[in-house]
Amino acid sequence: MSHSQYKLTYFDARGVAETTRFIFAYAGVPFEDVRIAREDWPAMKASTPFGQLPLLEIDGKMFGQSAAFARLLAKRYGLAGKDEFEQAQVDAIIDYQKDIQAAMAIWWREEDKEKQARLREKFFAEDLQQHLVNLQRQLAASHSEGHFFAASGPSFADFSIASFFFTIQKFYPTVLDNFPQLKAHGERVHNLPGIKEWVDKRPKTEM
Ligand SMILES: N[C@@H](CCC(=O)N[C@@H](CS)C(=O)NCC(=O)O)C(=O)O
Repeated sequence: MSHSQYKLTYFDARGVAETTRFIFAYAGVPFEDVRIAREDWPAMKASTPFGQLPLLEIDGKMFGQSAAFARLLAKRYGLAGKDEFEQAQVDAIIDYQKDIQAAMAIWWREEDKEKQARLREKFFAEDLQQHLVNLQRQLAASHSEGHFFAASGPSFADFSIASFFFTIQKFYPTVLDNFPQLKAHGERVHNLPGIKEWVDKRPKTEM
């Protein structure tokens, strides 16, 4: 099968680009994985649609905003939900993850170290707990026996959540200990065909 030419540009990180890499890996679609050094970024920033990375180029056409182009690819490769109701469920998980990330950014960006430690502790001990309850409930509610967020099977929401908590667990290893279904979900996604091979061979980065 012939595919478009895909070029993904990001920093040397999993971050918000990894969902897209998982889509390519799972769909068995070749792509160019370009990783920009931090010192080369300022010269490039103004030429990007939103002054941010990642970017995806499809046959030379440039797209910004990782969730938007991940959704485009997910639609192309059957990973966006099988009908409009499933698509809304999948998109809801993607949007909910952004809510969680926005809550994290509040302490992440805090410059006062003492205050940051307090906010961080509160986030993990309280706020995130409720988010995890909600996510685990959504997983159970998908009627795919809790396997994936959409009943019909894997979607880019699974890839996004699994990759996000993979990184969170690096910083806070016990975070999913009270949420065994979410923990198992992360492992399930990382062991999917194509994704497992990608995870084994991808560059090892902190984030
Ligand atoms: N909503 C955007 C967020 C992108 C974003 O925050 N990119 C950061 C790196 S993770 C960035 O480009 N930082 C460099 C800068 O803003 O100059 C997306 O998901 O694509």
